[in-house]
Amino acid sequence: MKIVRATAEATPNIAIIKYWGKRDEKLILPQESSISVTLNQLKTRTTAAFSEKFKEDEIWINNKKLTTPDELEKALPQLNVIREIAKIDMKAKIISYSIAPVAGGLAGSAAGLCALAAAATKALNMKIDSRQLSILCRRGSGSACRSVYGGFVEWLKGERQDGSDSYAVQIADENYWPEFRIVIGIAQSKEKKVKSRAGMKQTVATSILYPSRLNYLPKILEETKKAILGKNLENLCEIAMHESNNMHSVMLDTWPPIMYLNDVSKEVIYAIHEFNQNGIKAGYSFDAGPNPTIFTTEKYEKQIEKILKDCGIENTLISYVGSGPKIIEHEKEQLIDENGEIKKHYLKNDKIIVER
Ligand code: 2P0
Repeated sequence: MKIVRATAEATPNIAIIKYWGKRDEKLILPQESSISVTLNQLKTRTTAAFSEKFKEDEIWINNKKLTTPDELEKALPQLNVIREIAKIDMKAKIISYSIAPVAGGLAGSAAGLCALAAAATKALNMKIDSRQLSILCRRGSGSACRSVYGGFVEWLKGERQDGSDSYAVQIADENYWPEFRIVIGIAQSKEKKVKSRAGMKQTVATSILYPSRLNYLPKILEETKKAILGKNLENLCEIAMHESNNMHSVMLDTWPPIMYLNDVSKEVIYAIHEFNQNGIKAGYSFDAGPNPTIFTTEKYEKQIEKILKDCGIENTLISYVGSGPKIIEHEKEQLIDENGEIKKHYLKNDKIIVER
């Protein structure tokens, strides 16, 4: 029986202006627009295969089969939407392998759900543009819709109830600001206590400060775009730090409170402010976890790495601004063979090795 399959790679994006709160849980529509930068590191590769011969859906991440509803809550609805649009009911085999630590607040789900949508739509030979792909990514995980483009990206919140105007657009491509760097500190990669999805829902429902956040975001979104287009590091970093602090304030103001920052994160905050004493050269940002991401330029990247090490973070990574998802055509790199069998794959020297 025939098998159709395709492979795609995508990278995470880090939000400068954060997405924290939905107005529609099922369609994954945000309360406000957000802005991110796509990384050139921590990629996820996904092979999607469909066949009449598959008896059930199988989704594997990092050589582990997903089984619980909790594990399947993002990929399966996305897959179902793709099948609905493609008008097929074949079962799927999805094999995903990520260089990023999963669920450590390092935006792994954005890369994963973007790679899945790109691979599955290619396997099914669907004729869709980047906007439609962004919408399909969004149906898996909100932040994934921003990984459809390289460079600096805005996820437009949209106004329509059906979500047809809530997708990502590119502000500037990956070559626009070549000196820009994102220094990532990996302080912790274990599962977080409160998942983003549950946490943001609780914030919308209970935080007293949240309406004031929604009030300040539209103005800051415009200023962020201006800072990116003007390559104004000082303004962009100042906005990013305020914004990260604002989001973590509404998290703390949530009932029961959500706290993702730890003592090391706080030390990083103080250290970056000290580094910026005579002018802003770097800006921290924290997502739903304690790992810092520092926005800066090439000129300061080594100093930032040293600051993170002095704060106790041994594991650091320097990312450039990356590009959007890629289809991987080479047979050798596919994670599923022509008979629908999973090929053995693992990580070696930061590269995905696929065995025949
Ligand atoms: C962001 N985060 O903008 C923000 C900042 C976490 C903090 O997007 O429910 O995994 O799948 O749409 O995309 C994490 O939330 O949530 C996130 P769902 P997602 O990057």
